[in-house]
Amino acid sequence: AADRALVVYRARWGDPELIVRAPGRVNLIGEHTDYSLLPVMPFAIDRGVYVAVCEGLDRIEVDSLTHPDPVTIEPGGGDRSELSGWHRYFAAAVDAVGFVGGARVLIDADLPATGGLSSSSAFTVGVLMALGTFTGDPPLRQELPELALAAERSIGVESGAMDQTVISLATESHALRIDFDPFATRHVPVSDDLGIVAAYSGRAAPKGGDANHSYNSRVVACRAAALLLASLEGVDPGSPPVLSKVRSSDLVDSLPAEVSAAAVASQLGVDPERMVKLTATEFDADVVLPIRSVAAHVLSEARRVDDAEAALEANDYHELGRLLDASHESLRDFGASSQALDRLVGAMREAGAYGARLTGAGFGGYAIGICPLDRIDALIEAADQATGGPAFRVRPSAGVSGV
Ligand code: NG1
Repeated sequence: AADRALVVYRARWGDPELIVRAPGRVNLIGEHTDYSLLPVMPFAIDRGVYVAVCEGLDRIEVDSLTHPDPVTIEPGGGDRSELSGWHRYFAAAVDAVGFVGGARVLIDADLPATGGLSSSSAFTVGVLMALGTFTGDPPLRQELPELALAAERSIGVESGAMDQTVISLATESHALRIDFDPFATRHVPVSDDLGIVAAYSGRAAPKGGDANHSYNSRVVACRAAALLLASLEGVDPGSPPVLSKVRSSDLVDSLPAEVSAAAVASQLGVDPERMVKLTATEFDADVVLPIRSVAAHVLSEARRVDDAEAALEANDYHELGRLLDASHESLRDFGASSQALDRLVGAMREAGAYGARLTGAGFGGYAIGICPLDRIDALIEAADQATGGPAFRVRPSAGVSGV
């Protein structure tokens, strides 16, 4: 994809000044935990987004080879409400990095843009790094996750910081365990003898549509559960309230199965805004939320991240596989799976996986299976048959960098 971007760029505009590659990611384990400031363990993959840049006249001309739709963006902020699709992500990154001046930008990718492999965060981090480097004042690698998170939240998904962090900080042949409260990262070696397959469920999980509401409703459900548990445990829930403050609570079973943020607020005498305030979108405080199953998943998943890190360290792939399977079952109760994802996970297990689970936000998108090297082809074939693919091997790769 870098080569293709280069050839097309030269034909249109001459030599680019720089090309940046930002990888996609697979989350090994720790799903729907990051926005509760609980740990995750993803890795960057050997597919990504490429951003080529050279000088232009006081505006930014940009096009994509995978989603051709050229547009001119005025730098310096302003009203972006007319923009849609990848144009919004691009403008959000331009504004987050504070880019002024002109540029010609071409984007290419060998990463499918269907949800689950974090193409939107790869795109955002890639554009931030490319434009920042182009100005001669590149953001520090450690600053990239915050900038990308702010850019993406301005588009309306109240996401956690997993994707932006791993895409910025990953190293080759390692997963990245990330803690958010307090923030810390640890590179965990992934041995070459572990096969990892990513497989598409056949259904995209578009961030702008239904998946956005499904996702944001889990964010609010976690906050409501955190407020109730913190009041039972007599601890400060944080602001916004987060489940990390009650991570060892064993009172989850005493939560109501379903309740609205408005009802929790009136029970505790707090402002419902503490739960429903999102960066760039409204959430209705009267929506009834399944807070008990949501909290049960998130708190148990955080413990599985600790166990999975230990299993990976010990090259204990059977134990790692068992934890992946348990994660998937828990995500089904949480409501993030789909029939196609269940079928995919079942097919990979039958083909000889140590374990398999949906990866990323779910509601469509991708699943992963881990297996011995000699089962990789069998997993790929089984996944292809279950949903029509694509399915492919993924290898833990380096984070964003110049090409
Ligand atoms: P994807 O798979 O990219 O939609 C989303 C969030 C993550 C995390 C996972 C669920 C974005 C950009 N990322 O990932 O922060 O919460 O869901 O674990 O929305």
